[in-house]
Amino acid sequence: LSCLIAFHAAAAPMPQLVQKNGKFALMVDGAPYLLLGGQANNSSNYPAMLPQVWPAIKDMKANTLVMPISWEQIEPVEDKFDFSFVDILVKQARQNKVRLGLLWFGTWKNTGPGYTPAWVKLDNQRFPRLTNKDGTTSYSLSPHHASTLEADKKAYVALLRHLKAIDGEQHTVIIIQPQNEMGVYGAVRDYSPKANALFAQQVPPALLSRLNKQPGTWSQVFGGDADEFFYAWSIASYVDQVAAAGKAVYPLPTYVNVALKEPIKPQSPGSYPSGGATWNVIDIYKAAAPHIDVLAPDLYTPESVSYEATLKHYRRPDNALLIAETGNTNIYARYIFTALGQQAIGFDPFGFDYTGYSNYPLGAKNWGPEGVKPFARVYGLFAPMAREWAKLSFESEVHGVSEPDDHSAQQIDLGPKWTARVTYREWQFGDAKWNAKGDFPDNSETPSGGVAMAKLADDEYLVTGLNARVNFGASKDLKGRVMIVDRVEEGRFENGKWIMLRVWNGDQTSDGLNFTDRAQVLKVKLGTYVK
Ligand code: N0T
Repeated sequence: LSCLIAFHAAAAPMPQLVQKNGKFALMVDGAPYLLLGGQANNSSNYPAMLPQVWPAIKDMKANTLVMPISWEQIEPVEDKFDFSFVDILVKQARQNKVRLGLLWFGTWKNTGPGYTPAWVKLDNQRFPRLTNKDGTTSYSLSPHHASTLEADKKAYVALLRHLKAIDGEQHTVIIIQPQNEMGVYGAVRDYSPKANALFAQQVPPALLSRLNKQPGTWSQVFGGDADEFFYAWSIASYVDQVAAAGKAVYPLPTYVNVALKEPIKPQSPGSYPSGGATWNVIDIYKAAAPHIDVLAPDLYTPESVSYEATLKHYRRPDNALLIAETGNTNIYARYIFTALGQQAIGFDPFGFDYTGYSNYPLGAKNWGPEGVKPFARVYGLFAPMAREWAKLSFESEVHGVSEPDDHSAQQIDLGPKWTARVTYREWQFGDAKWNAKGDFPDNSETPSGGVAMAKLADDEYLVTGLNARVNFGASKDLKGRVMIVDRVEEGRFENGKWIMLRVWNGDQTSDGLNFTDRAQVLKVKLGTYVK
C-alpha cells in the first residue's frame, strides 16, 4: 500500500494558471513555465505530417508544440470517436521532450465551420448558420442553438476525457484552446427571429455589475455597440459552456485566440470578427467566460506601434499576456522582448513546420530552416533559463523592449533608483558618431533588436538581448553619490544554477553593454560611490 501511495504522490500536479499580486504564471509540474511555442500549420494534424513538424520545433528551440485537434478528425461519424492522432502526437511529443498546447477546431475555426464534421456542416437545419441583417444566410454557425452547443461540447469533453486517461499523470499537454478565432466576418450578429428575441431581452446582471451599468435591454444599455456586445456575450457564453464542461472532466488551462480589431484606429465590427474577444469586448468575455483563463491575441500587424498597442490592450490585471499566434517573418521574432517584459506567459509564432506552407503576407514569403533562425535566436536566449525567467516574471520584476520600426532609443524604468537606455544600430565600440556618417552594422536596416531584464536583487539584474546596446543610469539625483556598473558577469543557467563564464570589463563595458546576435546572458550589479 505505501508503495502505491508513493506512486500516486509522484504524479505531477495539474497544469494551472495562477495569479498573485497582479502577476500570472502558467504552472507546469508545480512551477512557473515559460511557454516558448511553435504552432504547426492548420492541416499538419495527421500522423504522416509529424516527421515534418518535429524538426522545425527542434530547430526553433521551442519547448512546446501547439497543434490543432479538429472535430471532424475525432468524431467523423456522430458518437464514434477516433483519438488515434492524439495518441501518436502525445507519444511523439514525449519522445521529442516537448510539451503540447492543443487547439480545438470546433464550431469556429477562423469564424467558419470548416473543421466541423460533415454531419454538422452539411446540416443547416440542426446546426443553423446565422442570419445576416439583409436576411441572407451567413457561412458561420450561430451560437444561439443548443443543438450545436451540445454537439460541440460532447466532442470536446470526449477529447478531454481521453487526455485525462492517457496524460493525466505526465501532463505532456499543458494548455488547450477551445475554438479558434471566434466571431463572424461580414455581419455584426445573428439577425434570425430567435436571435432578435434574445437581443430584445435584458442585459444579464453579471455584465451590468461588471460594467457598472443600469438595467435595460442591449440597445438601451449599449446603444450603437449593442449588436456587437450582444454577439460577443453570446459567443463567450457558448465557449464558456464548452470550456466548463471540459474543465469538469479534466481542468487544463484554457485560452481563446483573437483575430484582432485595429488597436488604435477605428474599425467597424464585421471587418474584424464580430463576437470574438477583441480588445473592446474583453470585459464582456471576462464576465461571460470565467472558464477561459486567458484571452490571447493573434498578432499579424507588423508595425511596432500597432503591435505594442495590442499587447497593452491584452495585458491587464485580469488577463495574462499570451501571444497565441504571431507571424513567422523575421521581424516578429524581436517582439518576444516586449511581450516578456509585460510578463507574458508564452509566445507562439504560427506556421512552424516543414510541410511547405507559408501564409504570406501574414508570415514569411519563403519558409524553411532559414526562416526559423531568427526565432531560434530569440528562443536560444530564453530556452536555457525558461524556468528561471518564468519564476522571476511571476515573483520579481521583469522589463523588456523591442526595437521600434524607426530604430529610436528606448528608456526602461527600473523603479526608484535605476533606468536603462536601450539603443540600436550602434557599433560596439565608441559612441554613435559612426552612425552619423551613415555607417551601420550589416543587416541592421530591418529591426531585429531587443532587451529583456529581470530583477534578481536590489541593484542586480539579469539582462539579455539581441542587436542592442544597454546603458544603465540613475533615475534621480543620487545626492553626492555617483552611479557605477559594479560588475557584469556573463554566464548561463544549468539546472537552475548560475554558471559564470567570464566578467565583462574594458571594451566590453566602456560604451554600454552591447548585445549582438550571440546568445549572451549577463548578471549586472549596479552600485554607487561617494564623490
Ligand atoms: C490565423 C492563421 C491560421 C493584419 C492564418 C489569422 C490560424 C488562424 N488567422 O494563417 O489560419 O489558424 O488563427 C487571421 C488574421 C487576420 C488578418 C490580419 C491582418
